[in-house]
Amino acid sequence: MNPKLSVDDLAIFSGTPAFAEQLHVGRPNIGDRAHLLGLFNQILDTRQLSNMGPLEREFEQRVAELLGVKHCIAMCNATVALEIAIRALGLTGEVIVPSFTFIATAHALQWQQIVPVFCDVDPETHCLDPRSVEKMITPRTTGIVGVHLWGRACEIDTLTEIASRHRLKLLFDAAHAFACSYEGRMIGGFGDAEVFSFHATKFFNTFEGGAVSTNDDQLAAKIRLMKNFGFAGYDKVIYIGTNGKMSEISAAMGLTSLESLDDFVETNRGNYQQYRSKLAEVAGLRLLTFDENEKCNYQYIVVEIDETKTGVSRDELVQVLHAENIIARRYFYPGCHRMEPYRTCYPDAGRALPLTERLAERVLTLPTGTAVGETEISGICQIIRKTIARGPEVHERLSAQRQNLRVTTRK
Ligand code: T4K
Repeated sequence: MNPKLSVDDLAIFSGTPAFAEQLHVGRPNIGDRAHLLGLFNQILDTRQLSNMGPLEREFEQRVAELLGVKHCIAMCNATVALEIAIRALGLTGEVIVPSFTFIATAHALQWQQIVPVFCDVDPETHCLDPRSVEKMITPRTTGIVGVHLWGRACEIDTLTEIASRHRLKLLFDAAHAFACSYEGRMIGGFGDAEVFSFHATKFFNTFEGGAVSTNDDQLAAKIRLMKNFGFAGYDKVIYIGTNGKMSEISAAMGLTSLESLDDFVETNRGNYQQYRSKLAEVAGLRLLTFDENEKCNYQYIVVEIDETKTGVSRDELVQVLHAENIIARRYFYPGCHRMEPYRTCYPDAGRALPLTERLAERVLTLPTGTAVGETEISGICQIIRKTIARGPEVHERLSAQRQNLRVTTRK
């Protein structure tokens, strides 16, 4: 990559894009291909393609061992896993949930006519603020769904205490937190249940996939039935259920990915450390850090931009990066409460969520994983540093571009 010596070298103005091919957040990590293809052949040979086949069962057992939990129930994705866990826990009425999360967390509730009551987050951790949670509990509240955002655990102890004092169910959306720990214990065994995502964009993927983990035998049994339409034997249905099963092909990917899990984490950790050293001391930019005393998967490189110090807004920086083929993402802008149907149903929710609103305007995530290396990260950081060093000038030129565009469109 040619260094960007001046603002003119930025592709958004007149320079050449830094990268010929796009760099993405969420490019899948792929384990041992030969092993994976071997398992595919095995699936084809046995003709067991789905419905709790041997690979799905082996995958569940391996994940349960890794997490130190009694039960892992593999699913077709985390959204359905959340829906099933919510139903199996008997949640109704209102459930407290952060708005600063992927839309699936809220949808899994609303889909079942449960009101997601959006709660503010702690600006340091980006996770549910337990003090705000407590204030939102009403007689209609039946549960709390905490999200371990970016793989960093919620304040689990405090949330557990609040849930037990108010007799509420506690579910964790651990979509980002596979292979992470909280106070030395693997995430997966907290609350009533936890839900993981193994989507292609996660550092550990099964193409599409997810899982519910729990230490509660009865709950696990119910979830197992619910993921298979509620069947409790041939011709016998005992609950309303759905189709949440993981296919054998996904389980094969999961088993292969498990073998490379440590390598994926190590690559992410190296990338994170490189970003950390290269973005240290950039005024107005805060890189979210991970607790080195805990197990982390380091799958998201998250930065916050304080426009009052950088002179350039988060959205302008994203525009600059996209022009260079660095596809930074504004996860989780604009917050669930500003998306439909919540925006229309709860138009005033934003007023109760000042910290969420602020974060949604400041956060962006950068490419990492096995698809990027030292050269790419160096280039990304150089562009970010250059843009912020000349923040006011970049801002002015982008404002002028927007103004010109407006005039041209009006003509
Ligand atoms: N709870 C939380 C907190 C979550 O973050 C999520 C999902 C869920 C629950 C629900 O989990 P699942 O039901 O999905 O298991 C992505 C993912 O689709 C979603 O799984 C994830 N969170 C969310 C944070 O990100 P998009 O809309 O950003 O995906 P997309 O298609 O823009 O992909 C991101 C980038 O990854 C692309 O720019 C290109 C690259 N990519 C993607 C795919 C799918 C590839 O290179 N190859 C691929 O196969 O939502």
